[in-house]
Amino acid sequence: MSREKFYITTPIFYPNGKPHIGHAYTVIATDALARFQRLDDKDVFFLSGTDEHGLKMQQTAEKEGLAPKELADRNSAIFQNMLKSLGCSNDDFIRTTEERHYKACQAIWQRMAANGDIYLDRYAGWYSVRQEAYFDESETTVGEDGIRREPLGSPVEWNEEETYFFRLSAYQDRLLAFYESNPDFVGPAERRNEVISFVKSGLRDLSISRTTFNWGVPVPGDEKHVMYVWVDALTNYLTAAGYPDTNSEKWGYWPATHIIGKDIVRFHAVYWPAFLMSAGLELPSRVFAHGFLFNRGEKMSKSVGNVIDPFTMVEHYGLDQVRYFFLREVPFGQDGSYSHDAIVNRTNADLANDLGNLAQRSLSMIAKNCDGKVPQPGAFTDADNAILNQASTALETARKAIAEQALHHALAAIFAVVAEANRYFAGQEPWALRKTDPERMATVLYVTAEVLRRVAILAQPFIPGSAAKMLDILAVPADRRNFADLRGGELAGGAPLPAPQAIFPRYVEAEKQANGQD
Ligand code: ME8
Repeated sequence: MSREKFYITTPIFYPNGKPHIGHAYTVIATDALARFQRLDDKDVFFLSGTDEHGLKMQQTAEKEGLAPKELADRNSAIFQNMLKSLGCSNDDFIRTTEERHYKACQAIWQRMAANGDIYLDRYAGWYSVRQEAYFDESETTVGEDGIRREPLGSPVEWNEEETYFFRLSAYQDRLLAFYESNPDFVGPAERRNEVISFVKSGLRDLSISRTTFNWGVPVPGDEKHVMYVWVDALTNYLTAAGYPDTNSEKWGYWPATHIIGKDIVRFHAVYWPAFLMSAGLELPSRVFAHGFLFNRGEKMSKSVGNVIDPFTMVEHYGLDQVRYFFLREVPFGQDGSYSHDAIVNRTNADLANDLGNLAQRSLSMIAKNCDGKVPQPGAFTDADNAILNQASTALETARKAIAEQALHHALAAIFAVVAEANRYFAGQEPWALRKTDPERMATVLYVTAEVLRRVAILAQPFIPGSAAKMLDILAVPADRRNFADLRGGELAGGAPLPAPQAIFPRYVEAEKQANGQD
C-alpha cells in the first residue's frame, strides 16, 4: 500500500538581506512538523526557498551596486546555509529565478487569463515597497514627519501605471463559501476570523503586473509587464510540485499545508485560493499562521536594527537548545518573546536537568551494575506499567496536537513523561535496591531505559540531534526509530550498550565559567 502523501511548506523568504531569527523560527517549526509526519509513516515533501523578484529586491540591489540576481545569489546561499545550520530536513529548495518556476508562473497566468479573470486597465494607488503591496488611501496615515504609511508602518509612495488586474471581486462569495465548508482551512481561529471579515468587507480587483521595473517574470504575450511579485511568489508551491506537468509523480503531493507568519495571511488565505480557483486547481489543505517573535518584547526588524543572527544563536546555545526553546516556550500561533535568561532557564531546566540528568543517572547505573547491558526485567508493577503506558500514549496526544500545528502541546505531552519518569526514578530508589533487591533494581533500570527510548523516539522531530544521540546510547538500530517502533521495538534485556555519555550540557554563564563556578 502506498503511504499517505504530505506536502508542507515554509514561506519563501526575500533574500534582500540576511536571515534573522524570525525566519529561523518558521523554518524550525515547519521542520518539526515535517519530521513528525515522516516518523509517522507519511511520504513527506517539505519545501523552502527564496522569493527573489520584486521592487524591494531591485532597489536593495541598486543601493548595494549589484545586479538583482547577484544580490539574490549571495543571500539565497546564506538562507540555504541557515537551513543547514538549523538541521532543516527540506526535500527541495526553490529559487523563484529558476527556469522551472518561470514555466509554472506563465502556465498559471494563462489558465487564469483563459478563465476570463485577467484584464488590462490603469492603476493608481499607494504602494509599499517593503510589503510589496498596494494600500487603499483610507488604510494609510500621514505621520508627524509628513510621511504616509500603511498600517504596519512602512512608507507608501504614489504609483500610477498600466496594469493587468485579476478579477478578485468575482471570488468573494466563492471564498466565503469555501471558508464556511472548510472550517480548518485557516488556523488559528483568530486568523480565520480576520480573513473572513476582510473578505466580507468587500474585495476589489487586484493589480497583478508592473511596468515600472523589469525584475520579475514576464507576462506571457505582453513582455513589457512583469508579474506582480506575489503572483510569482505564491506559485512557487506549485512549481516545486512539478506544475504545469500535472502528470508528474511530484504533482501527487499537491495540495500543501502552508506554514507562514501572521504578516502574510491575506496573501495565502485570500489571493492564493482565488488564483487557484481561477486556474481550476485544488486549494491548499491548510494555511497556518504563527505569531511574531519579539526580542524582549520588542518587534525585530532590519530597520530597527535589533535583528538577531540565527547562526550566532545556534553557535552560542546549541541547535537543539534553540529548537526546543522556540517550540516549547512560544505557543505556536501566538506571539512570543525571547531573551537570554528565558533560553538558559528553559533549556537548563528541561533538557539538562530533567531529561539529561535522568539519562545520565540511569544509564551510568546500568553501566556500573548491569555489566553495560540492558538489564533483564522481572515482572512489572503497576508503577512500571503506568510510566511505560504514559510514554506510549503520549504519541496519541502529540499526533492530535500536530494535526492542528500545536507543537507546544505535543512537546508538553512528551516532557510530561520526562517529569513523571523523574518522579518514578526518585520514588523507586534503584540505588537503594542495589543491595536490598538487585532484581527489582534491574527492573526499575530497565523501565527507565525503555521510557527513555520512547521519549527519544517521540522527541526526534523537535531535537533531532540529541534524540539520535540518546537512541545511539540505547543501541536502538537506525531503522527502528519510527513511531511504529514505539510498540514492538522494546529494548531487549541483555543487549550490550555503548558507554553512556552526557547529552545536554548545562549552559554556564561565561563569567562563571571563567571563575570556575557553575
Ligand atoms: O514575506 N517573527 O518574505 P519575508 C516570526 N517573500 N516570524 C517572522 C518574523 C518575526 N519577527 N519575521 C519574519 C515574505 N518572519 C515573502 C513570502 S511566500 C509565498 C512569500 C517569518 O522574507 C514569517 O514566517 O519577509 C513571515 O511570514 C516570513 O518570515 C516573511 O519572510
